Amino acid sequence: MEKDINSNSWFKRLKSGLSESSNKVVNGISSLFTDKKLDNATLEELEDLLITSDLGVSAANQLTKNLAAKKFDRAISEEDIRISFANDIADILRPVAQPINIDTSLKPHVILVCGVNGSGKTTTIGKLAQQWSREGKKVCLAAGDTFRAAAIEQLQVWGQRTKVPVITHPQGSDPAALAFDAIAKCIEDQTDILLIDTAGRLQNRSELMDELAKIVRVIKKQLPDAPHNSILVLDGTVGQNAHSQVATFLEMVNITGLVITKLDGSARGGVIISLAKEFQLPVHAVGVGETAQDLNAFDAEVFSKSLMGLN
Ligand SMILES: Nc1nc2c(ncn2[C@@H]2O[C@H](COP(=O)(O)OP(=O)(O)O)[C@@H](O)[C@H]2O)c(=O)[nH]1
Ligand SMILES: [Mg+2]
Repeated sequence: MEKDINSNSWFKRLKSGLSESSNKVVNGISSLFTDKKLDNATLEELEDLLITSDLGVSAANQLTKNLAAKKFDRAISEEDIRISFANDIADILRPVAQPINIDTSLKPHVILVCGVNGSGKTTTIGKLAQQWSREGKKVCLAAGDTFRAAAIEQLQVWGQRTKVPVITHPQGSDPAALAFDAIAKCIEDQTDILLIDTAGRLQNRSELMDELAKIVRVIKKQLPDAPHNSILVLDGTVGQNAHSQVATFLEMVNITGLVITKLDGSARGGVIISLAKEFQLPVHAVGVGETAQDLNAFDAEVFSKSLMGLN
């Protein structure tokens, strides 16, 4: 995952994706504040602004408390506030900014990819396949969203694009049986990484829960320690709804980390901070576009500064 912010346009895309959120915070601070002393009324309004920017009550409270501890009753500029907030946000996010650690001795390292329809599961799998196969790892994909024919074809397109094999079963077949076959094939082929796509029809929650539980059970028949990661893919534009998605999927699967997509769109990026506070799940990567290159490591500093409109 490209981290060099100067050589890549991803930082610009992240910045523009976060611009709605960041404009809201920056303009909000600006309207509250014109080089005056920091008083209780202003602190309360700042806290409200952070809450309505999806940061959640706990983070909003922490950020304003820390600001008050440093600057209460003292003259303070808009930029001082944004810098203070950005520093605190980076502190909250640093512990969760963790890439996926691939263990190539596992052969295969199994990654189950979950999330609601349209969150970006299949696209994220394609991006990860591209990245890891370029690093010389042997990757395989399993088309576990057997519910829709289009979902299987979409993964096959990613397989062709990234020159990675895709294991499929016909539409409507049992995804657990597919997962079983995919594992057997990867063991035989000494594949480094197996990425398993899944369906995300949350409207039928108990069916999905049974389906995911069965996939995990069947995986464990051949590899008791797998899946080694169970990743939840979240659409970064849904705001607070992301919380209920995490809670719901945690009931179904032992989710070990998150990928946040669509941070190039009209992202409501503040939610990543409230998610970090509430769940402490690793944020492995962020999606900033639809092509294979548009996945980046989650960088706490870059994200915090972008959100606060700092360079
Ligand atoms: N702009 C943008 N679009 C994305 C991103 N990730 C996925 N998408 C798009 O979101 C839509 C749904 O993605 P898909 O991978 O099919 O979601 P799935 O149903 O969870 O498998 C597709 O049109 C993708 O191209 C992203 O990071 N940025
Ligand atoms: Mg899909």
